Amino acid sequence: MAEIIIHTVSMSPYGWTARILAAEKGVAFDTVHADVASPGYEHLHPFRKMPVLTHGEIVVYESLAIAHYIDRAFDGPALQPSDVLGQAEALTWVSVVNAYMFPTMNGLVKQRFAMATGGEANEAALAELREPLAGQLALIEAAVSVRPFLVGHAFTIADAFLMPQLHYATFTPEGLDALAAAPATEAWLEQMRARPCVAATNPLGGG
Ligand SMILES: N[C@@H](CCC(=O)N[C@@H](CS)C(=O)NCC(=O)O)C(=O)O
Repeated sequence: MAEIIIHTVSMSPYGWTARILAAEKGVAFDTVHADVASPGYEHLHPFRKMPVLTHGEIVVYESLAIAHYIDRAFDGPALQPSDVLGQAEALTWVSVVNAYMFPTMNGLVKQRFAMATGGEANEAALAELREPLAGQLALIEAAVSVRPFLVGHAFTIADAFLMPQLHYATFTPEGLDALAAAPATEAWLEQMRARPCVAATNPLGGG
């Protein structure tokens, strides 16, 4: 029986992060379709975003809070380093993904999706995203060139926040180009895609 419910839509990168973390922790979960525009949804998330986690009467919104809740409320492998510096590093990555990488990577996906579905090509917007993307990939490359995970020697919330964003960015030519110039990042992404908690929750299959 499911212990928690994750309210999201299948293709949401942040929803995937929450599902990855629940799977890694070994917490049984159900996924319920989030209709952010529906009346009453503001009681789940006051800003009408997804994902939202519910655990009985408990409602947790915002992905970082959800990640922390999954890690601390249940038994299972630790999802954050135990030392203060490691914790700070993991939180830095989460913050970097939220503040900089999500706007860039999701921006690319949105532009390319609009073009693929008959919208106007906004070449200027795409061109503007190339430079920040290259800088972000260089930062990731520097980290995963010297270790198998973003932080320390174990999978953490940092990996779970970045993985879906980068995975979807590689559906765009700009994302593929940037990844081709970052071999350690490419290897990290492949290793993440193969990880059971990721493969089992991949919205496009694999579990
Ligand atoms: N700050 C939020 C961001 C979540 C977010 O941007 N979710 C997107 C889907 S990945 C969303 O809710 N989009 C629907 C909308 O904006 O209407 C978090 O960390 O959970």
